[in-house]
Amino acid sequence: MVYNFKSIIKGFDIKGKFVSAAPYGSGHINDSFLIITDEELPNKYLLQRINTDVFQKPDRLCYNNFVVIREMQDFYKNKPGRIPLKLFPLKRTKWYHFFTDADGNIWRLLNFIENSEAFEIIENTEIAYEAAKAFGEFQTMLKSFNPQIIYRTIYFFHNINKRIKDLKRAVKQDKYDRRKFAEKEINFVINKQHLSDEVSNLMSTKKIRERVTHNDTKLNNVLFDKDSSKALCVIDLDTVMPGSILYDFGDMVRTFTSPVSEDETDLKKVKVRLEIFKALAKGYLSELKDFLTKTEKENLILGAKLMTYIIGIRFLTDYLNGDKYFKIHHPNQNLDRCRNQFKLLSSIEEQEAEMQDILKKYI
Ligand code: ADP
Ligand code: GN1
Ligand code: MG
Repeated sequence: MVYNFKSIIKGFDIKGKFVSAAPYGSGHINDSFLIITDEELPNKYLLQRINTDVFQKPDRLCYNNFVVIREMQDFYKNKPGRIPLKLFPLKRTKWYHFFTDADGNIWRLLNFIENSEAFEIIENTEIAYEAAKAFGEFQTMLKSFNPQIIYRTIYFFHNINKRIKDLKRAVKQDKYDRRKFAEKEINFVINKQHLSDEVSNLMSTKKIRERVTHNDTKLNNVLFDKDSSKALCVIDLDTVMPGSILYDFGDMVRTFTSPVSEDETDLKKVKVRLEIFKALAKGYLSELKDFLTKTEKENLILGAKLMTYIIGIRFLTDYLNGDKYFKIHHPNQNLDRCRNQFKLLSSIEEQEAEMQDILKKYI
């Protein structure tokens, strides 16, 4: 895709003029570009093309981004070492932040957080502790958000029943004739449906409180300082909306504990590392121990199983649907990712007792 970056950048209320653009980062959803302008420092920005297939109501997303980032700017003032995101307004209307180009693409411009990196794999316990603490602290910030004042940017995002229904539809339609390659994985989903009953029971009886949560607490959604390896900022705020602590804790376990990424195809390597889990639990609960309810604390591992199950189902569904949702770089990547996640789910189940024991120390 060729974009007219010069005219896009002109739409935003910044001093500099466009110099260059280069693709940046490895998110699965939006298209991100590092922009350089001719200003005095800082002359870098992160420009993102919003994926409007995923976020179908951009005005609502814009509102959510605005209120969450405004809160973050206040909140990080008292957190030494943290750098908040900044969202630049449009030149034309200073109160709106999403720019629509001539082809109908929707863009936002953020401050580029310098000297930062996002990890795909956790290499040591310090990083696990830091990232989990940053997400825990972010949750503390979200305490003040009433679920009524924030939009649901994606409906039924972590709703397991909806995800299973979507999978069943994809299996039935089998538009790309791929079902025959995924029978084992489809059966795996069916055999684990008890997980969905357990969670649905907790959620529908309101035993687990709905809170505003991040909902995409994957490791590469925290930026780290390249030199000090300290967390700088929680990013990717598009799914901040009503959700559950179980989802956020679960997605951290899913993306922190395996020694290999979700793209690894050598499944022997996929497993939960307990020492990383311990550091994660310590970091997250050092922030939230007194805030979480007893039921939330008792169900954190269920959250880990749920999120790993859900994302495996989502990768499988996308594979059957012809890879329309998640970015892929080679054929079968979504099926490979699904296999990887189901292996991780089995590893969580095998080590559940040890994980529960570790949690007891921190809750
Ligand atoms: P996606 O929804 O596609 O995952 P993200 O907002 O997570 O998009 O951004 C993709 C990647 O871009 C991140 O993983 C990170 O590496 C990088 N990134 C995002 N925001 C910034 C920023 N403000 N400064 C520097 N790097 C960033
Ligand atoms: C997507 O945008 P990114 O890459 O941080 C996805 C998450 C998945 C994740 C799997 C809005 O996250 O839900 O868990 O990929 N985000 C959305 O890697 O669907
Ligand atoms: Mg991301």
